[in-house]
Amino acid sequence: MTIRTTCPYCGVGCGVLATPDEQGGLTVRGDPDHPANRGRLCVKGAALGETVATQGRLLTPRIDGAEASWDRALDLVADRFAAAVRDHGPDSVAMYVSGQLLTEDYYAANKLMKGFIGSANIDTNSRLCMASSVAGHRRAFGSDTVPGLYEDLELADLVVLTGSNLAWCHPVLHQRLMAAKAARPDMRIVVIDPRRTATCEGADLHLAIAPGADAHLFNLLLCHLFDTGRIDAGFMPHVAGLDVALSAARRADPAATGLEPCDLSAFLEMWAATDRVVTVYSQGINQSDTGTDKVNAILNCHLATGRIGHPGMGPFSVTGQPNAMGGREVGGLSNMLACHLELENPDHRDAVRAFWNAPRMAERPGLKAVDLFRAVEEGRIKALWIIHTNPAVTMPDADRVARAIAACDFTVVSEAWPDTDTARLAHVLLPATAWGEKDGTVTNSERLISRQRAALPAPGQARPDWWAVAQVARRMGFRGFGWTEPAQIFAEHAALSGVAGALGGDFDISDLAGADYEALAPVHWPQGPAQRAGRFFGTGRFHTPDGRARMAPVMARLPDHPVGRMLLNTGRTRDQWHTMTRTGLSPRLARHLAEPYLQLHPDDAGRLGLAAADLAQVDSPQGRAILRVMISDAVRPGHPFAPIHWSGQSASAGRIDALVAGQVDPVSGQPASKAAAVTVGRFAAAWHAFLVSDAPVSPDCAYWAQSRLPGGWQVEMAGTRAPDDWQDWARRLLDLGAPAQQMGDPARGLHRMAFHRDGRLAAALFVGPRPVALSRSHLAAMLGGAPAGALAGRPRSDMPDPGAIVCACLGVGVNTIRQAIGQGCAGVAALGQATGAGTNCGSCRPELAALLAGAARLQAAE
Ligand SMILES: Nc1nc2c(c(=O)[nH]1)N[C@H]1C(S)=C(S)[C@@H](COP(=O)(O)OP(=O)(O)OC[C@H]3O[C@@H](n4cnc5c(=O)[nH]c(N)nc54)[C@H](O)[C@@H]3O)O[C@H]1N2
Ligand SMILES: Nc1nc2c(c(=O)[nH]1)N[C@H]1C(S)=C(S)[C@@H](COP(=O)(O)OP(=O)(O)OC[C@H]3O[C@@H](n4cnc5c(=O)[nH]c(N)nc54)[C@H](O)[C@@H]3O)O[C@H]1N2
Ligand code: SF4
Ligand SMILES: [Mo]
Repeated sequence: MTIRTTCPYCGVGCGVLATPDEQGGLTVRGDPDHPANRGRLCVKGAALGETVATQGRLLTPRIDGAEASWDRALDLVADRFAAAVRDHGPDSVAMYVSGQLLTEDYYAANKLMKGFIGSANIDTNSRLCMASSVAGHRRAFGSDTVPGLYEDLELADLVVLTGSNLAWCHPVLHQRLMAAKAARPDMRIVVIDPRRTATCEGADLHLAIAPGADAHLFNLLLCHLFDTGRIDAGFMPHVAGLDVALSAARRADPAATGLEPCDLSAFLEMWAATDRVVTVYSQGINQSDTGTDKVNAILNCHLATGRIGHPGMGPFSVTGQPNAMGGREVGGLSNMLACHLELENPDHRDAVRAFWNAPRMAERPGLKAVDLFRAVEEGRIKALWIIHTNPAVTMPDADRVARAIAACDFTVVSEAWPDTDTARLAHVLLPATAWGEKDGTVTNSERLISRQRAALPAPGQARPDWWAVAQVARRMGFRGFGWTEPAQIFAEHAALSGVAGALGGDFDISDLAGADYEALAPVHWPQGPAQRAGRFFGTGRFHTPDGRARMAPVMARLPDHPVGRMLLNTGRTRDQWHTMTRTGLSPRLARHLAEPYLQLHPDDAGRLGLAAADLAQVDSPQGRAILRVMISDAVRPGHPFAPIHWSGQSASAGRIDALVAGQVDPVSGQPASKAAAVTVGRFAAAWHAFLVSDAPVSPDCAYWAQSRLPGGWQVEMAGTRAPDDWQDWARRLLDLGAPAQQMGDPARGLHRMAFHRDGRLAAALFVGPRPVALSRSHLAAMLGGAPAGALAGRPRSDMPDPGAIVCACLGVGVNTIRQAIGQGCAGVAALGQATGAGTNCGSCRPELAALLAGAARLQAAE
């Protein structure tokens, strides 16, 4: 039977059709009837079937590492939380949750903390993600409302993407945008990003802005709008603060943007002259210590021109996680209540108190993520419950956060896998059902509520997160947690939104309270005639006391840049999701970029004496990382980039947040994750090694990074001191007998060994004094097969080497693609016909376009 459900990764919120097979697996395809994706899936969604095996899952509760019954574990959690509240007050306990929780899970946790324990010390990883957008929206609109729809990107004449790598991070929305542009070539796309990303491939203009200069740019835009008479006088009665915003904007400095004057003025005039303009923004804006101001600088331009809430126009903050929006709806942030109600507002508190029949309402905002973990560090939090997030990897100053969690009196972690960096620190581990097994709802970036449905049975004793929260609440003696189904929680949440709606709030889905939950089709809020086709603010009514929007005065400020340091930019890669606990299970997804890397400008590399494939040691006052050097003029000098995905599970020193300081935006509390002040040097490796192995290994060396292959693992390694006996070292690492084949030149530090099992290649190790150059895709393909020729490390000369994989679905490598270009393929479609690349999910099409453009540039230069 095929189950209609929703992808658990990004905020696009694609519909998925999942069909269980006989072996406990799932095959997935895009749901042609889902309004977000109409059948499309990106490579991560398409690989979901490779992540549902229950091997390696957390399947029973654990107390101090030992398996325990649910009863014992839940009693212990309830006792410890109750004891802390009794002895030290409600603010001595905390929860840290996630925008990946389903709405029902989120609602339950929020209700327990804010209504029953009586503390708002519940914060979420959305603090690291959407908090600046939320704060900016509230400042401008009086509510955290995203005004537009995905369709607006298709209807616009100009789409500006700032601080968003849409092609990699919201791939299906990007594909919709590309399709709209193909149908309407006059439509223009501008990408604003210090880095040239895959998203730039489909764009008409890339503005490689100076890091952190977006408020300067949008303030300049506001001035330009005013000076050229583009302020919408008809809309101004609905907006307050134009004068103050404008006088602050006058201080903006064109030089600070780092842009060529002609590019700058082209952008300003393009934006000013186009009515139908959508400005999409994401983490390049939000993750800044002036993130809220940057959001408001963008909103100001849309408010000043009345370009909001109409088809094809408006600011658009795309949400990252699948239920980041649902989390905002339930009030998951420590400074919100529920249903967009305000914690500081006594009327709102009273309404929620009455609805919940709450014994002890939180009266004031709780700690925001960075402060919350500081309180943990200082011992002020006696009991901590972390659900569906991995803060030991993803919080800024991650080493310090990990130490704080480890030292906490009592930590509970609800997880699906037992070995995450955070789970390893827990006293109590609670096994959660994962995607494919659980039921609930999520809300995507355009306020579309979709069901996630179970297609597989819950493995072992895994239980839904809401269930664990409700059980603890009941054991603490609280009434109001008697749900037996997520449908009941959703109905309660919808009913509460009716209370909020009656108080004038924007979020009112009370008509869904009685809906058939099982059959619930994707549904937008708002519904109803008052809202124009599901958009907000087109009529000029905002959620402030006087109904007018507020333009905030924004003083643009660049990030601190200590002398002698580089500013490290961090973000995402195409095929991995955050700390890789799920996407890391898929060999297909590991093919794209299998190692933690540092993208470095050639000038910086030259100055530092670093060559491609060297290892760089990156240091900040907070910590250290060791990363593979990737030299590229896609980044600006002094502004390298590193991906966020590697954890202590996948690499020895790839946790990028170990380098990031816990510096936050004063309004939103969101950390500045995009500008870590670091120094870069060479990691002095005495040896380098590459290994393929059919079994996982635990290397004992300064540098290692490991990723999945179809029949095993591939591991990159390096160390500062070579072992005396390499064969002995290899045998201990692999737990195998003597190598069946070996060759090398010990005097030059070269060793190659192949290990067999039942006549097949079980492992192959290549050691050298320099980074090991050989065909990784070839060796990966040899693993588990006939071992002859493994030590050559490359295909025979009569066999082509596909090179690094670009198209993960069909396994097409860069060499194959370059060859096809050389043979005359002139476009992405032709490349697809010749090689298959880009013909399945399409996620690699921007990279194919980049390879084509690179080849064309080379040709022009010749
Ligand atoms: N493949 C994949 N997709 C994902 C995720 C994932 O882990 N993997 N995670 C999801 C989540 S939770 C989120 S929040 C979203 C994030 O989606 P995005 O925000 O699009 O992704 P990031 O790579 O974090 O950052 C976006 C871009 O901001 C740029 N940037 C850095 N500094 C500046 C600046 O000062 N100004 C400007 N204009 N740009 C700057 C970076 O170079 C980067 O290209 O992605 C979601 N989608
Ligand atoms: N430097 C830097 N740092 C960043 C960012 C950045 O751009 N730069 N981005 C930030 C952003 S935007 C985000 S959203 C965060 C993301 O950071 P995290 O949320 O910490 O990362 P994830 O790997 O998604 O963690 C989710 C955890 O939940 C577990 N899990 C999976 N399914 C379930 C389930 O059903 N129930 C439970 N209980 N657990 C489950 C997974 O195994 C995993 O360990 O990182 C932030 N950190
Ligand atoms: S774009 Fe990809 S990751 Fe995002 S929801 Fe769709 S399939 Fe999932
Ligand atoms: Mo995020």
